[in-house]
Amino acid sequence: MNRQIRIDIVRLALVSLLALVLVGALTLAMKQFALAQGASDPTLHLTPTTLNVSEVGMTSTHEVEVSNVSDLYGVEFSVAYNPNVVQPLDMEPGTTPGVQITVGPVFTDMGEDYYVGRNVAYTSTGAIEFQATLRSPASPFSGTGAVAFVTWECIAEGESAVTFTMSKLGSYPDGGAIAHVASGGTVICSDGGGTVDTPTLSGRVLLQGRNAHDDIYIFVTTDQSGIEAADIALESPIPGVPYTVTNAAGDFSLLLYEPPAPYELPYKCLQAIHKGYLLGQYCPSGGFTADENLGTITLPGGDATGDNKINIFDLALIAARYNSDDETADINGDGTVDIYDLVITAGNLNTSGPVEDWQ
Ligand SMILES: [Ca+2]
Ligand SMILES: [Ca+2]
Repeated sequence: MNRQIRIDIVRLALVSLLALVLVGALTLAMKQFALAQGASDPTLHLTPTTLNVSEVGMTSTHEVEVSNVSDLYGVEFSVAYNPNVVQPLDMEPGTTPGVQITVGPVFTDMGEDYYVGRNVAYTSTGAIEFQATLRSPASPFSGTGAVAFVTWECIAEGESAVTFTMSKLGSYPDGGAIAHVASGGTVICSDGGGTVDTPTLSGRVLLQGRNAHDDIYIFVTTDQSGIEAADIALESPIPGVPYTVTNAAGDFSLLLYEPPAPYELPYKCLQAIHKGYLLGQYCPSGGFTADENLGTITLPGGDATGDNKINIFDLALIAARYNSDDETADINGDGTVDIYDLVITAGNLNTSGPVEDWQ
């Protein structure tokens, strides 16, 4: 190696070292500045702090946000609210028992790599309990983001404080607790002054071949074509759009409050859906303008494949699972796939939904 090259290498090494020292000093100074400013204190809070809802029956959403966290992996919290004024909307109807809030992007942005240990609202006492953690191979979360969303429906005029009664933020890989300040918020439900027309629809939906008619999912659509049965069976409802479920007698009552943007009134159709049955529907030509009792409709059974048609494919599916306890083929829900399921399906062969014969 000649002398000139050797000198260049030494010079380059010195310059690099100097740069490293400068960057290190700058980083340290920035950290100390941030600490002095209190900018890095982690919080768990509701955004916006105060929700103003203009009318009973309408909804609005609180974001449950963490801010300034480092290496966050799991979150647990409980909140208390006034159950006489507000209730959280169930964001997983039909798929999970009870009332669930929405899991936030801190977790869902990781695809499948998270685990929800607890997500339930106690609607009589006014409490929500939530636990979720990322899971390997997901990287820890640092910064600010939403861990959950709560969509509140105002059920009476008044005010509800929403307070954190417990909260824990867990970090990974050190496995420790992230010290933080938790601060709640408020939902204010106003009297709308009767400016928006919100009729109530009621009626009864029965499931052919069953004695219990509960958990039939009732909702309204703003689209005349409605929603395909297969779509609904797989998806959560549109957040904020009115829906309910029937009781054991098949009875329902649905308040048509105004949906959030971008859904535009008027609602065009009411639909009733249950796995294994054809879709029931009611689409009045003049729309929904006043309280109305729709009467009774019986949903025909036998759509095991969920395509809103009862045909040879449904018979084949039931035959293939004969004598099993397969839920998809157990049309009448008695726990066994047998001749009764086959009979209902065969009797309804070559029919399709939606059915609209309200009596
Ligand atoms: Ca079918
Ligand atoms: Ca059965």
